[in-house]
Amino acid sequence: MTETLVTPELDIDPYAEANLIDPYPMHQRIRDAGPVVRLTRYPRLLACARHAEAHAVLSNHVDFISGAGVGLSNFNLEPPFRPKSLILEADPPLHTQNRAVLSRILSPKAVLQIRATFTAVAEAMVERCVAESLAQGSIDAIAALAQPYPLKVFPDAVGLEPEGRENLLLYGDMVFNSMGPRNALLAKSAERMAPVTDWIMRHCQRDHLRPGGFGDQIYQAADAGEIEAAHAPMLVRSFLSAGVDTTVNGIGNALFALAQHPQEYARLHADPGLARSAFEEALRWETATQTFFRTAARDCQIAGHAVAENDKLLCMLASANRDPRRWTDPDRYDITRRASGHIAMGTGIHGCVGQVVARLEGEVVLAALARRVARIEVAGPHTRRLNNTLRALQTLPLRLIPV
Ligand code: PQP
Repeated sequence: MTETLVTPELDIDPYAEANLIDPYPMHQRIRDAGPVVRLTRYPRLLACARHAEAHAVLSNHVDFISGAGVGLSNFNLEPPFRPKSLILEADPPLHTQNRAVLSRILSPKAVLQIRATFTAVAEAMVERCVAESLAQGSIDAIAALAQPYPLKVFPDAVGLEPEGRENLLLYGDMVFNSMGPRNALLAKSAERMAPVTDWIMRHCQRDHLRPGGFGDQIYQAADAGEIEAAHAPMLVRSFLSAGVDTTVNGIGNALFALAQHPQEYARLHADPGLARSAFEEALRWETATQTFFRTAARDCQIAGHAVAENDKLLCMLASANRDPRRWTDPDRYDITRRASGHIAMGTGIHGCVGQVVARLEGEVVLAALARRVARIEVAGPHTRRLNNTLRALQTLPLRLIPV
């Protein structure tokens, strides 16, 4: 344990605009520098950009904790941006109890109950997109599909009223920006923080949640004594933080992948049963949640490199998902690739608890598109919405050519 390797250092800022616009050259530089790399622009920051080490850090919740924050900031040293999440920013045993309840609410069996509704909404929305594309010549696939779809189905399942749902997008943007440095992006999305946070916290209360929905089920778990009553609104807050911006960008990025790869879209159209695997491969190829951090709970090692207590570990999920040490031809989007093993949804005890719902949304949107649309064409340049954590599109002009 005393002999450790010399850890390479790089003067790279992962939050520089050029790296947010196109992170892939940066990923390669960090991967090639070593299994663990010190990023000297920020204090006590170590990056794991290869699949093996990013996976290993996420799999070791004892040495690499979440309770000190899963962003750049160390909550042991600085106050959190908002009251800490009771699941994302928590460690066992607190995490365990809360996770069990969310995991049951979002279980495969529970998600089977919403599948028909999610499918019908996807079909109706794709139908509207086709009509709009025929009438106008093109659509913005973000405004017409990637945003409105999750914004309808997930809050409906949680049991939120229809009014004010735009707050979920604004809140998500802020939460994911807050996991980076206090830069201009965070300042910009925090401008409207007070009214957005007020709306969110109000809608975490039971009287705003339809009986029987995912939100109300958290309160039922509190009634049954499975979680503390005081924790219920904060666990609803986790649904409202996590459930929209992630899938908006998962779906947006999948549409982007398919628009950029007409041959792959042709294969999907020929066999809509490939929708699930096309979505999975899009998660790998253009990972929506690019990064998560952990904090070292004690002095330890990764791949022979010394890690000191309170160092932050940057797990570069998107980079791991294109690591040539793990994947053949990693930059290729191939909808029949065995993409499982990507870490777009993390791994270990914090692996995405909403993954069954997220995959359902991705699958049914792509399947509806595959059935109704023969070809999709790029109808103009796309634009990006820069965020400290999310890989996000602002606009994606597409032409949908129906069957
Ligand atoms: C990517 C939990 C999970 C989900 C929270 C929270 C926020 C975001 C996410 C990120 N998340 N997939 O506040 O508990």
